[in-house]
Amino acid sequence: MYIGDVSSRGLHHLAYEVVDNSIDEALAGYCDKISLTINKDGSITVVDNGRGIPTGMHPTEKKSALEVVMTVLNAGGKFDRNTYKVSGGLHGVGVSVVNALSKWLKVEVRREGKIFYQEYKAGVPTAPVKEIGKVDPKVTGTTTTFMPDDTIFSTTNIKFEILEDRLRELAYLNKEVTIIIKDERNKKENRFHFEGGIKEFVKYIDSSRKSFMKEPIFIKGERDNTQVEVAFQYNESYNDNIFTYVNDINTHEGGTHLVGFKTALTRTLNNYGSKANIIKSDKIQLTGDDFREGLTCVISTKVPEPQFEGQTKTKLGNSEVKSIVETIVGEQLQSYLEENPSVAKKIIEKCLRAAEAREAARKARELIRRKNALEFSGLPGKLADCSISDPEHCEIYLVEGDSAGGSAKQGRDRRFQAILPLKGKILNVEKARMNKVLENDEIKSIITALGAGIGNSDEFDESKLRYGKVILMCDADVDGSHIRTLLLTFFYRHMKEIIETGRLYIAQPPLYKIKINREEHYAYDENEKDQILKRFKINTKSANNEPSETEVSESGEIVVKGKGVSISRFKGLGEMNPEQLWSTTMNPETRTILQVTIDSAVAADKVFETLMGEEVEPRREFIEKNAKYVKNLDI
Ligand code: 0RA
Repeated sequence: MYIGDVSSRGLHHLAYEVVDNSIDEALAGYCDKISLTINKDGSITVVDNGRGIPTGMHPTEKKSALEVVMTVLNAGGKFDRNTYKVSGGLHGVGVSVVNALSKWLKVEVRREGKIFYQEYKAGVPTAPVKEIGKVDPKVTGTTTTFMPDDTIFSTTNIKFEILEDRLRELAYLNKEVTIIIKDERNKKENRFHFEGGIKEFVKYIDSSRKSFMKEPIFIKGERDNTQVEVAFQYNESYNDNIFTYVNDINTHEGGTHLVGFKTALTRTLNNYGSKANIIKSDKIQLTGDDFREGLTCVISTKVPEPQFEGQTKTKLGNSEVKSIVETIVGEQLQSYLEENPSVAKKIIEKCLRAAEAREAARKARELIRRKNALEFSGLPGKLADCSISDPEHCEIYLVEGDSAGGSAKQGRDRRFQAILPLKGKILNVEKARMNKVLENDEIKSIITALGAGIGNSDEFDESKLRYGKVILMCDADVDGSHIRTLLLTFFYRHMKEIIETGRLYIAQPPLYKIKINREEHYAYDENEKDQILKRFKINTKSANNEPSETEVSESGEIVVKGKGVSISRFKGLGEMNPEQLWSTTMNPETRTILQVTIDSAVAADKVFETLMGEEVEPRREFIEKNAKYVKNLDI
């Protein structure tokens, strides 16, 4: 289990660790119901109907096994449940870590007709395990309630939606389990049970995309204790969307299971297409990418001894898994194609269209390369580069508009800050094929400025990246939000590594300037503005919420009469002069920049597809559902 950090991410991982233990019990075949409740006081309760954590005397530790599991690091593994338990630095450090990071934790076990109980403070038992009652021997299970320690975590605000995404994912991956999530703070509740498993998962991922296939293709097999399940379908989009799991952990960085799948897909479709005379060898050579255009796929493997590698330890390393997945997918996909020739034909024709577009894209890319070779520095003309060359100490601001770009160029610290002004709106890559993406001038200059290429695997080379941080700086208005979303879509679809390695940030320019007796104060949100006004005992509102002692000047400033106070709302970055921009937004000593992270790969895909994709109806629904949260809307 990866707790990893003390931010919101680590906080939510506490809950995952507890749930994972119950999922392990479900994988062993003894548990089919798990519920998670966020309690009113912010603590979390997880209940399962498994066998219950053993409570007998531990042979070497001379204490109840329950106490050992709850207090000794990695003790879980000593009571082998013979499941595909995850191991090795990522998941599976055990619930004792959750215990140590909690102000208090209470565990109740129902086993052999008895109820056992123990309580801990900061991971230390307050008393030995106690029998506190009787229960019908058929009723078994474990209940854990814990309060994350607010002196350890920078935030203890548990978000329903974050846990909900993970629990939904777990329910798709483990179709025998019913998972319930409740939020007692606001009475939210959801229940997940998916008979169709990952086949249903693929449909859920693609619910706002069109597919010409009625049902995803489903493949399942087992060899040498490694279980493989794959479900996939093709949609009308140009992206591939493959989610891979090992023992229910999302392996963002892929690995041998993914390689095995890709190899089998390319070879099987190629062979079938040639045999059926749909692919004519003299025409165009299809590549792996062509067979994955518009593909949505879930690969779920259960591996007994997984080796996790890669920067974020989310890449499967076990070499034997490649050939296991490759064989199982190859055999079953071939049968599917032979039994469903009309679907097979549609799939291969789609891949042929992708190949033709790729050929056009290759030419476009070549053009960028050639042009770069011709230009003196190879860098975009409007880039103001920094003077230090060590990428880890450098950052680049992608700035909305030439005028803000100008201020940023003047205001920056030119030793380590580079500025690339962007004109207008970049292309919406969600609706465009690669060749169109590469024809877009703004995107071209981003790619050349960053210097590492484009693409999510083979063609992106992180070691060539020219900056350690990429910071998006857009206006705090509707257009700015749109541009930021377009940029995020671009990075998510075509340079995901920049996000996954924690290099992408969003600048936070202030919303208000408050002048009090010639002194300037900046507020980054409504709340901060009110705080500042309160500090200086300035009242801008009367009882009925109308400005009372204030008037609004022609330029939109709120002037508080007779106090030398004015409040102005920054509409755009361009309204700030270089010094203001530096001191409020760019100075590393004082600025706030938000790191872009991906909590749930599936949820991230959904947001981009809904907001930026072809289908209008899901977008309308999203807007209707979320309009009530809009705080600042400039019209
Ligand atoms: C070790 C052995 C057995 C069950 C468990 C652990 C277990 C752990 C957790 C954690 C949350 N819920 C759990 N449910 C079960 C099996 C012991 C036996 O043979 O009965």
